[in-house]
Amino acid sequence: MSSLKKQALSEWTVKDFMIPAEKVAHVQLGNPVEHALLVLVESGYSSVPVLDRDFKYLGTIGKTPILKSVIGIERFEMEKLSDIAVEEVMNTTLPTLSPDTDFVTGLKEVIDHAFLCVVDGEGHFLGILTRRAILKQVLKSLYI
Ligand code: 2BA
Repeated sequence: MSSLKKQALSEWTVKDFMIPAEKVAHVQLGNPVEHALLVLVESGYSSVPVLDRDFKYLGTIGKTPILKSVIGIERFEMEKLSDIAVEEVMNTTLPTLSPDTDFVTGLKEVIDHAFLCVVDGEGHFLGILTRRAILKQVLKSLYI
């Protein structure tokens, strides 16, 4: 990639590509994983953010960890889904991004994660940066 193209990419920040919070499916803390699984299946996504009542980002929750939490000896014990809380299964280890994070940092982060949550200085959820949005921009930049 030419230095001109690299320069063009480095001028973008995460907020230029972010899917805004109001368009992102999410799960609220305090819900049972049964509800989270419903949100995941209905939205079609494999994993979505977990937020508290004040819309602060807490982690993400995915189909696979939920199903793992109800694996019994010979079957899925689906009746347990209503007894397990979202906080018992959610992933709290993912990095977050600021809206002003530069494009290249965002690009590096989506190598390992399908999406990352974007938060403000107080931890309020602003949206997500997806691998798709980043790849679309990289492709566009190749043809500048
Ligand atoms: P996945 O759910 O594993 O989806 C992988 C890719 O499959 C998505 O990549 C997208 O290209 C496609 N896809 C899956 N479900 C879709 C749907 N209902 N509508 C349209 N396309 C769909 P990305 O777009 O890069 O998204 C990466 C990850 O970000 C997704 O992984 C999902 O975990 C999360 N995500 C994306 N958009 C979301 C939204 N509006 N609400 C909540 N989570 C979202």
